[in-house]
Amino acid sequence: YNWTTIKEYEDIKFSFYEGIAKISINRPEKHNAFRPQTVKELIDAMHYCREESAIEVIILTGEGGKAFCSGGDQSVRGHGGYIGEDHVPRLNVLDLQKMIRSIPKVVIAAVAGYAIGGGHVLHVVCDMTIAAENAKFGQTGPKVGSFDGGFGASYLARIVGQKKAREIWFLCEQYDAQEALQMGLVNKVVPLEKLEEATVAWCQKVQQMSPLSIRMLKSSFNAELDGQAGIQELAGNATLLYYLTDEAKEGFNSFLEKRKPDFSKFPKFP
Ligand code: 1HA
Repeated sequence: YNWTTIKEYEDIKFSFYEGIAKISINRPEKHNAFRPQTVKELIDAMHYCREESAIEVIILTGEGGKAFCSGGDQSVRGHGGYIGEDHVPRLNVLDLQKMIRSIPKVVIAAVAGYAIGGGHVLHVVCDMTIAAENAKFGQTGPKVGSFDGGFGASYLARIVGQKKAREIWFLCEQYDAQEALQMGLVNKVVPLEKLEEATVAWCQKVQQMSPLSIRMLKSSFNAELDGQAGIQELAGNATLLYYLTDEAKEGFNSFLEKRKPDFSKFPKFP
């Protein structure tokens, strides 16, 4: 694939090919652990993906073939969070999780090697996951003095069930690609050398679909789980669709023309 660079960053790669954006964590020497700078760049790229209409689907992955992401960089962990050059402790990956969840485009995680700790949660919040045969999944929080009680707990439990989610967090074991497939944690397993090809193929399938339909579905899946924030997303899409109707246009046109609105001519469905 002829990936062209969208924007240069320090810790990630961000490239484009035929409507597909690929965001790739590029710290292979640390198994793609993220520091605050990494997350800041991921957030920036995700924001770009939201705004750019030429981007239809998004792949989240890691460089090097040995790790998707090993979570927060433990070497910069300090008092109250992960500490960057500004000396401020942050847990900014939580903002990234919310962005992945609410962006109205499908995000597919392509996992080769380790998806561990906060890196595991990143694939969990993606819409779908394709795993290479060498993938290893797991949480480490209770071992290293952390936990993710947000999407990392409750959404994980929605995916694999309460018993399995508790096992994953309480025992901190690693699961291979086949085990992950069995528990519904990933959608598909492919040989490592086929990972990109298989992921792009799924992107292209999604690209054939009605974008509004996909957008409504993503926010519908979220709405059931995300409480008022989930309903807000789904309702926002309903407003978007309503704004496309002549009925809604009569509302603001009548206001601008300083006359009473006439909604009588619009169809009333059973
Ligand atoms: O829980 C949260 C959060 C919760 C709420 C809100 C925000 C959160 C943000 C983050 C997190 C977390 O991510 S907590 C969990 C943090 N991650 C981990 O505990 C995983 C640590 N890594 C490992 O357990 C292992 O490296 C591994 C199972 C993934 C792979 O083991 P392996 O194959 O034996 O490789 P290893 O030699 O350990 O790693 C290769 C190099 O990468 C090592 O560096 P070197 O000794 O060669 O200099 C290793 O230190 C480095 N590395 C790997 N993972 C990390 C790391 N360095 C820093 N941070 C890492 N996470």
